[in-house]
Amino acid sequence: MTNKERFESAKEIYASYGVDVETALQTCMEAPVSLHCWQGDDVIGFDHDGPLTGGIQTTGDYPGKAKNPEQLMQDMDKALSLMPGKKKLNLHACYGIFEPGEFVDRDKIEPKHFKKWVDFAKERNMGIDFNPTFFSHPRVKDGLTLSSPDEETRRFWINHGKACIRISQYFAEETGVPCVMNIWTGDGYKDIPADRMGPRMRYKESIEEILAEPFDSDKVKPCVESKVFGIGLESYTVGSNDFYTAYASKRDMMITLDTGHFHPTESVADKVSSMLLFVPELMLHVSRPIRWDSDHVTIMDDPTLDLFSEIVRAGALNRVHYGLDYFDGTLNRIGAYVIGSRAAQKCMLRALLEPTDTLRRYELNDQKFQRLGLLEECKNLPWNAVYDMFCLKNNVPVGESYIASVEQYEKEVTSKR
Ligand code: RNT
Ligand code: ZN
Repeated sequence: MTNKERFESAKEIYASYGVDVETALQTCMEAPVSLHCWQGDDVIGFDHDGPLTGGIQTTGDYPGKAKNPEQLMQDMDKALSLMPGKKKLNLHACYGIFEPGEFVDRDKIEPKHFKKWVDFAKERNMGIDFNPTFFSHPRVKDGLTLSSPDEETRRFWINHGKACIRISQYFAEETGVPCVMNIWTGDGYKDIPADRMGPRMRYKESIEEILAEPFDSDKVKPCVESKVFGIGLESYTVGSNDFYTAYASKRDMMITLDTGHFHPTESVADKVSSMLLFVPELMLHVSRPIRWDSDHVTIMDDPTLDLFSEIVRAGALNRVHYGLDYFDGTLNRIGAYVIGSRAAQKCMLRALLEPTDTLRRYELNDQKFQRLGLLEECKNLPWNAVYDMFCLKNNVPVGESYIASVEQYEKEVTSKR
């Protein structure tokens, strides 16, 4: 059977469940996945030589990682060529591009340092999301940035946040697409703090100051990302989930849910409907937690399927942005990009192919057996034939054939670095 025949057959099967495959495909096509530049170089960036800090870690020394802007762009381009659908670029502030010999500290960065990224995005018809970088820097004092008791340290990082708002506005103006600006810091303590309130009070004030920087709220969408704990910061995270949920809800601003940032048995999917009643929009960092690590390559696992199902069921696609957030230095980094983006998209497509109306009818009629039975049967439906068509429509390799393409690129490009 050809892909087309498999697709036509799948279409008929789904129609018998009351699901319109073409609508699902179209919706999937329009939901951009934000591609995180930091998977390409193990979260190092271009403004420092030091290690990755802030409670996150990349392990592995797989050869060929991108060492400069040209290589990173080339690698992202390769990944993009193997990823179907609409994409956005997700940048970190430490990826600014300076003139040779030039160094600009984080509190002083300007839009011009990101011009090459803007050109890159525009040529590929992508919007840009942005992240201030509050880690891997000598001005992180005793593990703290925005919550530091040291006034000068706080000032430096507040100024960094403000600079990032101006750069985010520039991205939105240049690309014509709103820029989601995500604030995450690793601020916290390894061991039991004697004062949990003080750092949080300072943190709140610092974020207020950052957000006081003028910006157009149709163009810049600031959001805040919580975390349960960081590596080496196990006892206390200043920006905890409670802190940020309360903060974002009070300020009526977007919140970021990173799927790796909660207790292992906590369902991130369940948070979607609760939060969307109190905050205007959500940003998702789609990742995969494994024991202490929050950043393994995204796969099509149950939590990710549940998450996308909840977004679709809540009718919230237009209020949810999603990006990838993982970093793994033990395997081909371009391959990791492709695996994660395809996995997230497959979850999205499967959610869109669910016969939700029938499930809801069962639910309202208290037909619990029928609801569970249909949910189980949905797992057998030929969603993969639809995803293959999604790849075909987007002119990217179908199924595992992208593996050979990544291998070829490794042979010709990354292995020679
Ligand atoms: C860390 C957060 C954060 C980072 C990136 C690099 O746990 O998930 O989003 O991964 O900012
Ligand atoms: Zn994240």
